[in-house]
Amino acid sequence: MAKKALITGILGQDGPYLAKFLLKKGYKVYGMIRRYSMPHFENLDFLDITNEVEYVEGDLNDESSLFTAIRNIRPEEVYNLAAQSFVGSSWEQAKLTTEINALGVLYLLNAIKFSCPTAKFYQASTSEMFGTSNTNGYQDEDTPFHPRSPYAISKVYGYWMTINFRESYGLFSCNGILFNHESPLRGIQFVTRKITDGVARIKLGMANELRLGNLEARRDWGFAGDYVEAMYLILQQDKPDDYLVATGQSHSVKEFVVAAFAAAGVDNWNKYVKTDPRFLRPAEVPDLKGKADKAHKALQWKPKVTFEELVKMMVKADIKRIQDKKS
Ligand code: NAP
Ligand code: F7E
Repeated sequence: MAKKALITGILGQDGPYLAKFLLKKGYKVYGMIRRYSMPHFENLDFLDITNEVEYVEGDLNDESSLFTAIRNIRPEEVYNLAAQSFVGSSWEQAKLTTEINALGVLYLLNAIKFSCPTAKFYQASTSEMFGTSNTNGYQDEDTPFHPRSPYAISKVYGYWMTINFRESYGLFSCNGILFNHESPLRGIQFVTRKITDGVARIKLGMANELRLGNLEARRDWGFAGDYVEAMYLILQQDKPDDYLVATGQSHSVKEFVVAAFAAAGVDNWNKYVKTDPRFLRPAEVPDLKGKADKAHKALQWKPKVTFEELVKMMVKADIKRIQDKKS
């Protein structure tokens, strides 16, 4: 019998990559979706797996929908990827962000505890939890948290609740502390996709400027397709534990901009990029760079796609997407 995996957040960026990876491994994949007036399956379509996933209705804010889903499916593995994941919006929508990202984790863990306690649980934790904190310039599993946004604070709750269910009830519940990971499926609000989409429009003569916030912020950017493999490996270990997943290199937003313009073959990026205070944050996280030694050793995981390859992949996909729409 095929193993069953339930993925929340199946329509986002990571959900489709993880679903594709698990389908290839022979899993039966269930994807939780909220009720939409206009359903959107573009990211699953992009990877050509829309018809291979079985959909279940559910919302992290609706406890009973989670209990029903877990009881009916009885999955071997649950990947909780659903979240209000945009840091920038978390100040304006702090309560909603907290309800989904913090209480949602509690509801899901309770559903597993009561209805299917053998299910292994993966929680999508984040480098944002470190905020301004570092250990000799890097973050690792022992670096203390200093969250700088309502998003990051909500994720700290989810992180500790995941550990608490492991310690209190013996659940196989684990955190992946993932640093920024990107792809052609990244939401358009996030800076990398905003840049590659903007550069593609400039290249094709459809725009003449790109407005951004803090160009000096630095992030450890990897490829989402590589990172979902780490999620899977975390749940295949003998014992539940928490792992940091990162490339170990950081680049500034400006460096991403320069690489994206170069990938599109457009000169003079300075001419097009304008800084705009609307995109600055009330509290910034200036620099994140992860040390993933534990994941390298225990999971035998390493990222494959380099920063330059990632930028090129995203620019190419955005140029194609726009050209396909026009034709
Ligand atoms: P994403 O593209 O924003 O996808 C999040 C998904 O969650 C969306 O499909 C969204 O559904 C769904 N969702 C939101 N609220 C929900 C609710 N109340 N009930 C059910 N589903 C809900 O995020 P991602 O980049 O794939 O990231 C996946 C997870 O990893 C998130 O938890 C994120 O916080 C975390 N994370 C991401 C990164 C990164 O760099 N990408 C790094 C570390 C951690 P709709 O389609 O309806 O909006
Ligand atoms: O910002 C700066 C911005 O929104 C990156 C989420 O997946 O990764 C993501 O969170 C940096 C920040 O991602 C613009 O100030 C400059 O310093 O792409 P972002 P994020 O905030 O790092 C973590 C790991 C997650 O867990 C989150 O879910 O870029 N920046 N100018 C800008 N950012 C945006 N969005 N737009 C700008 O115009």
